[in-house]
Amino acid sequence: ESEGAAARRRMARSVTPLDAPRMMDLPQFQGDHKESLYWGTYRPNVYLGIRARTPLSLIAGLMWIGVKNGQYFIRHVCQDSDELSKYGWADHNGRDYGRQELTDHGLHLTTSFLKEKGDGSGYGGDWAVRLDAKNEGSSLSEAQESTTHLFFYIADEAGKLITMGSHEPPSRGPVLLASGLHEEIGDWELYLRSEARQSGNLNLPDMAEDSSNAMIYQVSIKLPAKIDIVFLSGAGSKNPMTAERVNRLTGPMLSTRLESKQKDFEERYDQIFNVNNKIVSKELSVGRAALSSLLGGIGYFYGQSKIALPKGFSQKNGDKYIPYWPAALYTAVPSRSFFPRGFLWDEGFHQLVIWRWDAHISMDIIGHWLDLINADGWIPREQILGAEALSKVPEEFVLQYPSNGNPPTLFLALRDLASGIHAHQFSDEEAEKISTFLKRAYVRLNSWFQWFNSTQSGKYEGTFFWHGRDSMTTRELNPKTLTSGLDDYPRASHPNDEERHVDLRCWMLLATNCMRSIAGFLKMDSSLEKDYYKLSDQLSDFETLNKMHLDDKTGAYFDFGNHTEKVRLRWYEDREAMKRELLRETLEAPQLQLVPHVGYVSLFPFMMGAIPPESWVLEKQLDLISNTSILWTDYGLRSLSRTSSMYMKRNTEHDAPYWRGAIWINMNYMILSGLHHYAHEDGPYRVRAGELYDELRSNLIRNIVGNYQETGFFWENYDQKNKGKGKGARSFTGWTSLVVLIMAESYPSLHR
Ligand code: 6A9
Repeated sequence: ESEGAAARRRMARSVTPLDAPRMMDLPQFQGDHKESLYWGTYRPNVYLGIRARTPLSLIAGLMWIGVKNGQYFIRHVCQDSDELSKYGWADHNGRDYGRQELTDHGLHLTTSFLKEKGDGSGYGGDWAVRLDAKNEGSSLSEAQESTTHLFFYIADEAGKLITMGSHEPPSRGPVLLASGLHEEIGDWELYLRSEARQSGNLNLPDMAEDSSNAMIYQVSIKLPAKIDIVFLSGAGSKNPMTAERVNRLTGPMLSTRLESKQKDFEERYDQIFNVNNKIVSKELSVGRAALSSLLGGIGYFYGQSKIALPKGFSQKNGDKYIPYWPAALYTAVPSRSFFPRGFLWDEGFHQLVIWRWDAHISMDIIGHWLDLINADGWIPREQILGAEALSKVPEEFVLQYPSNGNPPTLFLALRDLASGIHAHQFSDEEAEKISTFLKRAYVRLNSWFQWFNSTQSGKYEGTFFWHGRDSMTTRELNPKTLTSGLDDYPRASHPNDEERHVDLRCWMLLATNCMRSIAGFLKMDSSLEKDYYKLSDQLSDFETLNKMHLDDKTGAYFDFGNHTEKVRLRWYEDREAMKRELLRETLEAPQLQLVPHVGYVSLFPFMMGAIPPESWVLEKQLDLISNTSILWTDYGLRSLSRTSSMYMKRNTEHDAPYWRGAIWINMNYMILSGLHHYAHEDGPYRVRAGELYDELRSNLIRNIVGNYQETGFFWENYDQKNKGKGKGARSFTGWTSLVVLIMAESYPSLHR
């Protein structure tokens, strides 16, 4: 076989699904389960967007005209440049109810969503949207005098015709806006009911009749106004139940149902997170908003990832990628405005929250991810599926590389699910489904694990490093490690294959232990299971860990690699080309050594509970954590020590420091889990761990809540100086929502 032929075979393999039964074919994901999750607010990228979990769905959404400084703007896709002072779900149960608050300059909008399967409904049931528009503030302003324009649209991705309803302006009763036929749900109808007669003013766009698969309805209102929109499936105006169903989902009856859903939601929140005696009441609603934003940010995507071809290869048409197989992804997103799509390692953190709320949703999400494994055991890190997702991504970020990993954080949630069964935390019915799920997942998880174990291994057995760092770059102060999730966190200055990364070693430990406990719990006894037992013992060995990664002096865990501290970025002048370039200079030859940067990576063994409670190393780790010149701030722990040579350093001219100082909530949650663990283990450092735990926990809560109340948003990370101010993506409703678990003091068990 020629080299070229071998490369082509590998490429074809990288876009071939793993040959194993699909997770989503499990009976537990069919029938009622599937139908109950058919409709939802699954278009998190728009302010209000509804679709079904099916590749070619009807899609509905809201737009409006916003007024800023006398200028008019159309609002639709979540965009920070719209400068809404607030938007996000205050309540959302991930299934059939949500309430979102939006403030757009003078306009305050509440959008509520409710779904139910009524008498006579078709597949997936009916849903209602209530739009409650008010003037923000009490004074009678111009905005209140003038007219506000809302637009509600519905479109069919399958391209089926949509028939317009009445042209009449709405009277008191409901008006039929549109109707159509969809393969999965049968006849459908969309109605509008406006409460105050004088406020309704319906204008239909001037479209050629009977020729469109998309319709937009304009409603011009005077504030305050309330508008209800109802979607009926399996409908038909001649159906005697129709009037009754519309009535139930609009007006006073809708108000009653929304109130009772809100009450149920709050009760369930209290029951699951049991926070009442743990936090003050103003924090309670922020916790609910964090959970709701995460659940309301769950989307459904369908499409094909673009997989990069090796250097020098291209398709006949010139494309530098091949498409993955067409696939669906049901996933929570890190941020509705910035990153409204799936990210592999973010998802593991999302699921820590979500499984506690609804284990069925969580398994459905994890199942979708596991079905994206290819024949090599690889899962693409960033999922850009479909045109809507693609529209948000700059070209250079689109391609996925089949040699790139990302932390296998799904194991965090899987470990909880497995040990939850053990601890009889679930109902019998749930426990049974989780077992079936884990049983089927085992093959896929094994292949995922083997992908890491074979492609990311280091020189010595039991060592690992994130492969694919750029060893040739002259532009980066420290070559990035996007694969690790910690992007620009400093690693060895000169990447080579002598490297070993302590964070990856710890992720492998987590994965191994998780595989071991699933195997044990499924009572498996093959040679594969024995391998996991062996590997888990090997990776848990404290001596080996220390030999590979411990710095005796500081008690910090470090990466190992070809490294020098003496690098800098310097401007180079090139007269001929008349350009200046910022290039890296190495002022001292690198050598193999521990990479002396204290930060999140130094604490990974601590996060995983891999340090024996009586070890002196534990004391040192507590020192690093609590030292204000190193990691401790009043707002949470810094990603990188203030004393590091890379602290707050730009990586290139255009790359501001990212994981080089700022406070990130996923890692703080993990460290808090470690503190909580050691606060409950017998040993000389128990009390100290407990004190630090209490302090760190209250710092995090205070700062996240304070920022939320001040700005209306959860943030991507928080400034370690500058009063802990939110930074990066605004409206980051991904792992920052772990604040829910921090409030509830819900952590994984770190016992093996
Ligand atoms: C850039 C720009 C409109 C970076 O939360 C998602 C990821 C994390 O997985 C990762 O650990 N974020 C963290 O370091 C955001 C990544 C966004 C990459 C795409 C496109 C679009 O701007």
